[in-house]
Amino acid sequence: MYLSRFFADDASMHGCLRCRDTDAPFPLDLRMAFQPIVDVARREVFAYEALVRGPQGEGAGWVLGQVQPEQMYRFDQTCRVLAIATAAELGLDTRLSINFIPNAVYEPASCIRLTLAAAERVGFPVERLMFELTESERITDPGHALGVLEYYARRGFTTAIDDFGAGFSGLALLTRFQPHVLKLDMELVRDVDSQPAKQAIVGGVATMASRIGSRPLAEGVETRAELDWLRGVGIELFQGYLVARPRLGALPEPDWSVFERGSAGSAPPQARLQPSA
Ligand SMILES: [Ca+2]
Repeated sequence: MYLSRFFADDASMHGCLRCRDTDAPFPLDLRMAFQPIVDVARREVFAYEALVRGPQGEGAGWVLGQVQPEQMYRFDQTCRVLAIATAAELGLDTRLSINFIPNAVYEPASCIRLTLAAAERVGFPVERLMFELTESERITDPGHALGVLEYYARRGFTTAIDDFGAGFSGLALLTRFQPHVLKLDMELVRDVDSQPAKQAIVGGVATMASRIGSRPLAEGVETRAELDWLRGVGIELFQGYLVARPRLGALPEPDWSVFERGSAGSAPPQARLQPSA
């Protein structure tokens, strides 16, 4: 029982007051959509990312707009539990990737308890959990974010830095922590096949990621030309509308045909509507 090991380790620690205040869920009927991340080298789904949605399927931006700062902890905890419960219900048998906001984690060892309890309750193996540290929000305390990431890595979770290249400078963090996965921000991916400056940056990031032992992941891939260029610099992990759009309460199958060589440019133009997630 892996959970007994987790709880045994935590037994001597004092849970913070906020962590005890978790029985009541976030006061909004949240739902979860899922989008696959594929590993082209292994031709398998690497993970499904859980994306929060509103009661009528409203996007993550709308949902986050409903969250007051004092509700952030409860919101974060509710999203984790809902993601795990929904994933288990859908029979997810690969990694489950959960976004987390470092400011919503007060003390990582105490704050992970509800996540682990939820996984145990629905029989979801905790070693298949992946956590994405979002870069899009300003990280007010990089030392704290680092501490949470290090804790998650020690616990055996897959770690990722999200939206790399946008917002807060991730390079300084990378000198101190090398995640399993580095998710390149979709703004870097957009039209990378035709923009020399982006090519220089993305190519450099892909090389740097490999050298520090992180796997680069291109998110927001929408065209065959982008995909083919990114594969050319050795990127193997992909997520985006070209491969599969997120689906509410379901695990969409990736379109593997886009990875077949020799038909670049034959895919129809994709709608440029992809929201940040
Ligand atoms: Ca994300």
